[in-house]
Order: sequence, then C-alpha cells, then structure tokens
Amino acid sequence: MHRNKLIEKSYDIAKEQYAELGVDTDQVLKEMEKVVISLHCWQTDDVGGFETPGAELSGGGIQATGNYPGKATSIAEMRADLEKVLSLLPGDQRLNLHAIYGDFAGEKVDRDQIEVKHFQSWIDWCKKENIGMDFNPTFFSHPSADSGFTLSSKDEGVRQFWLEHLKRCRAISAEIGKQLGSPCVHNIWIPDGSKDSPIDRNGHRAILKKSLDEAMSIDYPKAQIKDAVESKLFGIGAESMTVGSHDFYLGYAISRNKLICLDNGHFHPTEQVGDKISACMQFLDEVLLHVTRPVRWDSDHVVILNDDVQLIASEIVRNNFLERVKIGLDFFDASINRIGAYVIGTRATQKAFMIALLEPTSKLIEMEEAGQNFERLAILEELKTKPFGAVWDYYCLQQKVPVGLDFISEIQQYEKQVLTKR
Ligand code: RNT
Ligand code: ZN
Repeated sequence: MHRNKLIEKSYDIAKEQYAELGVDTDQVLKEMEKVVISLHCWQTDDVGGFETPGAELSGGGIQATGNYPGKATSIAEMRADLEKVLSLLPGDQRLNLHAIYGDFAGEKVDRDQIEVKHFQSWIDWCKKENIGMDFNPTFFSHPSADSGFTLSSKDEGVRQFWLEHLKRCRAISAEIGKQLGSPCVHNIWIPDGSKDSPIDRNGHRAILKKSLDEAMSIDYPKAQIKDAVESKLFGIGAESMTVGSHDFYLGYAISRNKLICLDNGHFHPTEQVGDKISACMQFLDEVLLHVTRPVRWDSDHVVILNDDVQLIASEIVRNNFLERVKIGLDFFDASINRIGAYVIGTRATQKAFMIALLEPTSKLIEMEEAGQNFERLAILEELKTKPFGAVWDYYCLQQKVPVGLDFISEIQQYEKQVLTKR
C-alpha cells in the first residue's frame, strides 16, 4: 500500500515536470493503448516447433544458442509460458505463431499438407485470451530447404512444395483473421541465399518474384489477412547473397501493395531502421516491424532499450504512424530464462514507445524550422533525465502488472514450480 502511494506521488511530480515541457502524461498513458505488440511464440522453445517431438531449429541461416533449462516442449507448455508472459506485461499483445507450431496431435503433417484444423486450437486460445493472432510460413528446418533455396529454387519440385506451403499459410491466416475479427499479419521470410558468390543472382530473384505472385494471386479480404515480406542482409551460410534483399522486397511490397517487414537485425550495422520508416511510408500503407537486437553476427538478441529501438519508436510516434505500423518482436535467446527474455524484451519495446510519446514533438519541430538547433538539442538532452521511470511505474500499476523489478520473483517462482520440472 505504502509502495503504491509512493508510485502515485512520484507520478504526480513527474506529471508536473513533463507539463513544464508541454507534455501531458495522462494523455501519454491513454496513447499507450495504441501500442500493441505481437509476441513471437518462438522464444518459448528456441524455434523448435512441434512437428516432431524434440524438434530443433536447423538451417535457414538462423541459430538459437544456449541450453538454459525449461524450454517448452509441447503446446500445453508453450501456452502456459505465454500465459505467464502475458500476465506480466502491461498493455495489449497479440500472438505471432509460426507454421511449425501447429496442433498436429502426434501426426506427421508435412508443410504442404497443413490446414486450418491444425491451428484451430490456437485460434481458440487467442479467443480465450482475447487477443489477435499473426502467422508465418516456415521455410527452414526442413529437408526441402537444405539446398539453401525454397521459393527461389531452380528445382521445380522444391519450388512447388514451398509454394503449396505458402498458399496454405495464406489460407490459414485469412481464416485466423476472419474468426478473430482482426486482420492476421502474415509475414513471409525465406532463408534463400548462398555462401559463395553466385553467378545467377537475377535468376533466383526472378523465380522468387514469380512464386510470390503465384501465391498472392489468390485474393483474400484485407480485413482478414495482411501479407508482409521480410528482407535480410545475410545469414549464416548465406553470406554472399540473399535472394530476398531489402531492395527486392521494397520493390515487391510497393508494386503489390503489401507490407514491408523491417527487422532491425537485418541491415548493415550503421543503417537505422528508424530512418527507413518515413521513407517506406511515402509509398506504403503499412509497415511491419521485427524489433530485435543485433549483436555482431547475430540478429536476434533480447531487445533492450537502446538508441536503435528508440529511434524506431520515436519516428512512429512523431509522425502519427502508430495505426499504420504493426509491431512484432523477433528474438530467441536460449541462454537465459525464456520467460524473462520475453518480459524484458517486450517491456523495453513498450518503454521506447512511452519515451517517444513523452516528447514535445511540435515544439521541437517549431524550433527546427526556426533554425534553433542548439535549443532543440538542449531539450532532447534534458528529456533524457526527466523522470520517465515514474510514468512507466505508474503505467504498470494502473495496468495491474508487476511494477519495477517485481516480475523477477514471479518468474523465479514459475521457474521453480514449472520450468525446472520439465
Ligand atoms: C530470420 C527472420 C525471421 C525469423 C523468424 C523465426 O532472420 O528474422 O523473422 O527470425 O521467422
Ligand atoms: Zn525477423
């Protein structure tokens, strides 16, 4: 009780301090309702999936490292973990599921055979949790992806197999969106590329374009499915060429009216995804984000509140793009408690949006237009030491989720009671 009083008192003081800068913190708390984060299911089990018992992530230029105990090994465990995560997060979330996580009930169902029925229990779970659901075809961890090419393969049999997978995933996504009454963001990422310099880059890109067009020729209402395409610079074992590069997919998304998925682990280290948003928005209706943290060769460390994520959030908020940007997360760290990884990464992303909302943007633009750039910089620096934490804590209190570090003990307890028994 005493603690809650302190949080409220701190908030009142923070409110006054932000008001001096022209920022209304109560309004910011309301605006946070628009920050909906799609929780990627694959941090629960290191991208293993449930196609076969004990499946592991393999191939595709992505890798989960670490062997921290307690990973989810069944749908029931995964749902329990996600429910725990949801209970520790303020605000609204969605579920982002990969095709390898279907409810296959012990049956071997290959990727070109999946149907809505394999995902019905997930749709029902989302209904129960009152959340929306997003979906992804899985073009890795499969023998037909071993050559390094899927939708861009020159082997027509391989290409047809993956094309069928993609078509089915779109049909499943549309049904998800229909049943849940919220458009399902269906994101296509393929690992296609090559270790050494190929001669026929163009050939593979032409095949990818053809495959995508063939799959997209089936029309679904936008109220049910929103297709996104995700680029990458390189992957492990695909260092010399990635078929689905940023140029390729930006062109594709613009010409086909699709979403571009910007994963901030997929660019040259000095490129900023935050800077790309307003560029893409001139030509696209919507953008999907994969918020992550690249570290050296890895593109998928747990998100923390850093400058990259902050610029992404600030650019979205400054330009009123919240309704046009779908926010997904993409990281998988198997070396720490996985529930902890989710909570830290999601909260860090939410914090970045809250900090962005706590900016007196119009005042800063006025200064910028008047050439008052020293004043602009002074305010930006001052904002860094304003009591953001007090607003954040109050938000968590208001949302009835653990404040400050209180989630640590909850996760430790869950680890002791549930995770270590797996
Ligand atoms: C891989 C992409 C992709 C995957 C998920 C599992 O580099 O970022 O989004 O991480 O599909
Ligand atoms: Zn991604």
